[in-house]
Amino acid sequence: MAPIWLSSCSSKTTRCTAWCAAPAPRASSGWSISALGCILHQADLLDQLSIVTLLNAVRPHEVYNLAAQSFVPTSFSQPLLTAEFTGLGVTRVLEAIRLVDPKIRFYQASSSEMFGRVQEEPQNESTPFWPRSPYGVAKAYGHWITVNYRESYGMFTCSGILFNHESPLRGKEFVTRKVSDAVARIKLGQQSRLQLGNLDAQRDWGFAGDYVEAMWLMLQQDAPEDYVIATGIKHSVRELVDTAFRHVGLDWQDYVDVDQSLMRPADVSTLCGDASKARMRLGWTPKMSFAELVAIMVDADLERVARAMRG
Ligand code: G4F
Repeated sequence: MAPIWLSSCSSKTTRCTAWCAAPAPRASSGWSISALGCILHQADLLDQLSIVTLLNAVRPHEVYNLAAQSFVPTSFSQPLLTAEFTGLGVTRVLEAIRLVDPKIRFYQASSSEMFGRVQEEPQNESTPFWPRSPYGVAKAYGHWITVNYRESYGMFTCSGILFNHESPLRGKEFVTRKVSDAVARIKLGQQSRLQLGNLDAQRDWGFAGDYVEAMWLMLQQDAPEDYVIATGIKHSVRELVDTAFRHVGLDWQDYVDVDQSLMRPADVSTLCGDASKARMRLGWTPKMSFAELVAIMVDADLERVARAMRG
């Protein structure tokens, strides 16, 4: 039996793609799920029947729900869609599991955005939530419905409260990739300025590859529980920008403008996680540092932009 990973086709559609590992995964240097030996299926988180049909067809032993409207600013302009997709979508997947095979193990991608106006620092599994966006509110719903199905039906459901996790595959709407892409384009003469919003915001940024390992570990335990996954180190957006420009020998202050239109109606000013529980119970620790993460993202964009310039 294979696990299913549910991810969004894009931040603008409720349709999700399910990836199921094929029996003999092949290595690949490029990024293509099918090239990794996965079979792609599609379902829609707004359509209960499509999820039931998917589970019946694949009969997975694990489901990882990473599908969501996941861009915080969009949740302010489309709060109802975000609630349906990011919040109620979780219940639809849980109901489908309950109907098809309640023994399927379920991972819910919960978010540090649920902590919002933080009540303590660093944040752990017991820190109260105070979400600051419709996205954060929808994720809090998704978290509690995951806990509720565990307590109500004895299902193996885990909520991973993940802090920001990044890689060269990150969408360009998120600040890390927006910065790495702009740094590469500026360095190679394809762009002159970079507009950003809140430079004071602080995030606990880690490498997505490390965090996926934590998701998998959660579903391999004897009992289902919730875990914070974080590095425990925070940096401001200003530090991110400085690190990225420095990596190519440039001074960020020569290129960055603050654009008031990129400020959020309510932002989360600081996030920093305490992953002690994951370290003790799962044996998990993050392996990549912030500086290494920024470097691999900038290098990947330099390579991509240079390739595009060669035509
Ligand atoms: O990169 P961001 O858009 O990520 P955000 O809002 O923290 O959310 C991400 O991480 C969450 C985990 O905690 C996920 F649940 C969520 O789905 C997503 O993956 O923004 C980070 C910070 C914010 O404070 C924002 O105001 O960067 C600040 N920022 C400053 N200028 C900017 C910009 N963010 C974006 N996207 N674009 C800017 O120009």
